[in-house]
Amino acid sequence: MSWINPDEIRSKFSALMSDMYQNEVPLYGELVDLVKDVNNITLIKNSRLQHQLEQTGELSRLSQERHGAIRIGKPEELFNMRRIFAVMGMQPVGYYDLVPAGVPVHSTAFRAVDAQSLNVSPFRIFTSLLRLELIDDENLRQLAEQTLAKRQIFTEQALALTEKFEQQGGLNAEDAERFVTEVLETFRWHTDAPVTKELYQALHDQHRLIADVVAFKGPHINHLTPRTLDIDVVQVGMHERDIPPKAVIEGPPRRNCPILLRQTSFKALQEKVNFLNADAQQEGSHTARFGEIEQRGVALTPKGRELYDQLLSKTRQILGGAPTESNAAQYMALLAENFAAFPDSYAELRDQELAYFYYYLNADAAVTANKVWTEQDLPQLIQQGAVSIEPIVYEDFLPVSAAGIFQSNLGDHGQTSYQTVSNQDLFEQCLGAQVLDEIALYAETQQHSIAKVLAQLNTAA
Ligand code: OOG
Ligand code: NI
Repeated sequence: MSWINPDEIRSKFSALMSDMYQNEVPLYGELVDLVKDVNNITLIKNSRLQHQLEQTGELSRLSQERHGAIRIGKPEELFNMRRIFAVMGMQPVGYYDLVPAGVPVHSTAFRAVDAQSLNVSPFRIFTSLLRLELIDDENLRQLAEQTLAKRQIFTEQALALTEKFEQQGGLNAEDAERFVTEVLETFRWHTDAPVTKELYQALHDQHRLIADVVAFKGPHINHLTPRTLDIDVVQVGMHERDIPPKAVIEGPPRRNCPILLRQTSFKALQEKVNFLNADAQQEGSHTARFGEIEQRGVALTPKGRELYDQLLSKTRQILGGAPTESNAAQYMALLAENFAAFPDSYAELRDQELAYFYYYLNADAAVTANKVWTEQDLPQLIQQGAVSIEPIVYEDFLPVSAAGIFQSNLGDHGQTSYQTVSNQDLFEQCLGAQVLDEIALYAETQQHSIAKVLAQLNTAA
């Protein structure tokens, strides 16, 4: 029996999801067009970047680079999500606590983990679990729980095929085909809400995000995100094409050597909703769905990440909090000023062990025989031009940025402060598994490529 490769299932699923979302949110389709135009021009202007993307295998996946996000309501939903994503070769990576930023969720990102699978399809889903225990109104919390208890967000077929995958160890072509169309149903937008307008309003008044989860039949995909090679140009282009961007670009400032992740989005759209009513349906609206773009840079080591966090929080301290529409320009200027302290060449980032890299033995490298090459020789080999490096792209998310993306489509009243500590154990209990440590994954990838180069050198010698 031959099973379909999970990478292929994921690739198919992400293409379907993209089509569905462009249909549901036409403005997202326009954003995708803009990103394509900007990427083409950037590659023509920057042959170094073109070479880098060819070398690391990312060029072919550039236009399909996407992530999406969902918010789910109960532990059992998270548990089944994990099983379903596993069929597509996606594992939960990282734990993100958004509560300190005033958003009552904790999250993980489901994604492929090895470089080759990521090159086939980089699609990931940022998945947040609502923390109902943070609703302080006892009565409302119970109503929310009862509403969620009644819903089933997966089709019977989707669950049955997932079970089949678990039992057989794979799906055949026909089952895989059915699997992706069944799973897509879970992420669809529903105009008919299973709650009254009053309950929606009460949930909304607690936190818009609570209404977004509890008042709907399922976890509609709330945004998709293509990858851009020049986020600042896209941000300007959004203004020109009447795609209203959020005020600031989240993450680090513009640099020669991009680090981590920069993100911006267009503001969520107001959409029509039919609420339950005693005799008929009652019309209303909800604002949740938007489009986002991301520009990714090199993954940082724990030392690099510490420096990043420190410079970011220093910037926000000087500003007096998270940036808003009114101080956006000041924030971006302050950010650039403070990040001048972050080395901005790949050589320095490598030498100071701030970031992770792939190592390549150059084809024309002239190496000395009669020597056993070790990791200690790498700086010298790089200097001689025998070995070169390319950045390992950061594949994960940033909690402060994620909170900024959440807030920008929740409106300025989305800010609430909670007295709760982060709870990875609880999250993992609901998930039914432990999340993978993203730092370990990057370190492993780097180590793997170093080992390969050393092996090549030592057999050549
Ligand atoms: C998720 C927001 C986080 C990102 O790219 O950081 C996110 C959400 O709004 O549900 O997608
Ligand atoms: Ni996002």
